[in-house]
Amino acid sequence: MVDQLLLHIDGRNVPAADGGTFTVASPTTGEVLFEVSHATPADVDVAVAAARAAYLDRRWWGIPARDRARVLNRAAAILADRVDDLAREETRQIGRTLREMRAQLRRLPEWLEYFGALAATWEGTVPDFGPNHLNVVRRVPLGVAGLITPWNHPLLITMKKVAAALGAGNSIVVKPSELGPAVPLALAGILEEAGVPAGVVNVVPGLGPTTGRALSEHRGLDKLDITGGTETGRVVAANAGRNLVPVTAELGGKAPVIVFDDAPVEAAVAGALFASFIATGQTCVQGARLLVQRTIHDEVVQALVARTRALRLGDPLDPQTQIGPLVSQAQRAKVVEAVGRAQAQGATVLCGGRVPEDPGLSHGWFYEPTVIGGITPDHDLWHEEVFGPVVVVAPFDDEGDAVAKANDCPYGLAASVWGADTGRCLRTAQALDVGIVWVNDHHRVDPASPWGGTKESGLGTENGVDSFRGYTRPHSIIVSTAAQPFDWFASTQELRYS
Ligand code: TXE
Repeated sequence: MVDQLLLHIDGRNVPAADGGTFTVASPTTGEVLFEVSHATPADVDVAVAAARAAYLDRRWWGIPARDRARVLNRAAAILADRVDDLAREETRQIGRTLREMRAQLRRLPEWLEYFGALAATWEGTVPDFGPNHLNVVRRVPLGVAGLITPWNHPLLITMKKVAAALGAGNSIVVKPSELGPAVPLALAGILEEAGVPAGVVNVVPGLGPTTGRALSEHRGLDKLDITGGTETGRVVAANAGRNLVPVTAELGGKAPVIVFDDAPVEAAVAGALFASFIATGQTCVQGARLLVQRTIHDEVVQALVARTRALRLGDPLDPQTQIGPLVSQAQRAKVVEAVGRAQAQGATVLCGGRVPEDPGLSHGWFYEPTVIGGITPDHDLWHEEVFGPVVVVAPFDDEGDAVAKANDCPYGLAASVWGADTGRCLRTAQALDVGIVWVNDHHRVDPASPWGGTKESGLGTENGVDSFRGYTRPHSIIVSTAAQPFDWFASTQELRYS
């Protein structure tokens, strides 16, 4: 049966103003799962107005911060109770394996707890203003934040933004991905059940060029926070910029995985396999470029190819499955095209590189996990984000060569460095022009740890204290404590101006 999903505005589930809908189909079977109301620009106006009203009457940010924290903690507990059902829903919608979605969603209550704790303990400052004044600087919420989120981690990425925005006291309008709106919509219900007042959290599902565009162009926002592709990020940031709305953007990546010659090969290969193929390669920090020191290059590549060939593709709801389908026909077509172009430019497919022939997989958007060699910085695939189960491998000679090759990329989101010599690993980590570097690990995330990139990977950061601060602005109150009255025009005497 096809479930119906509505917009969530001002505490109510409502259809789109014009009754329009779009459908979400299973990437595994092609079956239609949901018919979703498609928010029009008029619906976006209503949602932004509801969020603005909630901000203006202070129904959320006016309550004591410790009470806000209590509500977020209650939401964390409700979410923890429902995680298994929500994980199943995520798997049905986007095709990531149930094992991955359970592992991911079980951690999400931590984001509500962390930002609740920041809310309860956040303090303003009292800068020195000289002898005659006391300056109190409060940090107040920005107002209304528009959040545009993608399909690859529908709830995780929504949660990162929602928890920070709400912890800081903002009202929000969320535009979830058209490929995965169900669980972000369920989050709105959980937050209100926990006690977030109606109007504070609004969700407007819809397509990017219609609903997403209307939200990014809206003059009623005080911040726009997007995770998506780099080209989308440019468009959205330009739209928001015209209204002087500040933007946080977490965009594409092409993370290098650097393996030095003293790394234990088995551990490094297990790490590279995880980095490359978790989420069927559809993550912004995917280890998409494996750089291996020349002396151990062939050994590492052979071991990686053997383990890649052994990965089990299949129904993502089956606990035995390791690799699910890609999210959509368009995403698979992008992968097929990029691999074909790499071959035409002279690269060699070492394994995979095909749509699987198994008739049991023919209804889904499956693609074999793929390792590509014979690639140099002249190939498109060196620089281009594919967002699929494709990793390119290349040798390097020494530390300097590894850093130069890793940094030769338009993106700067993440990287990992593998080796036994801690000094060398840390020197390398510090020389990489990226936002996040793991040493002897990959793709670890924590609500307290900043997450964001340099160059074409975006602007600003999610998670941690910086993200919370980014959802606030200073409000400065300067009080005169002078013993003598101040009367500028009473005399011509030299007076201090401040
Ligand atoms: O994402 P989009 P798509 C990359 C990845 C992928 C490519 C395209 O390389 O292949 O982007 O994926 C909304 N105005 N990443 O097309 O379009 C859209 O509705 C306003 C990296 O699926 O960037 C969705 O809610 N909004 C990434 C969100 O933007 C617009 C995650 C992201 O969708 C819009 C996803 C517009 N004109 C894709 N167009 C990561 N960094 O994790 C789209 N949107």
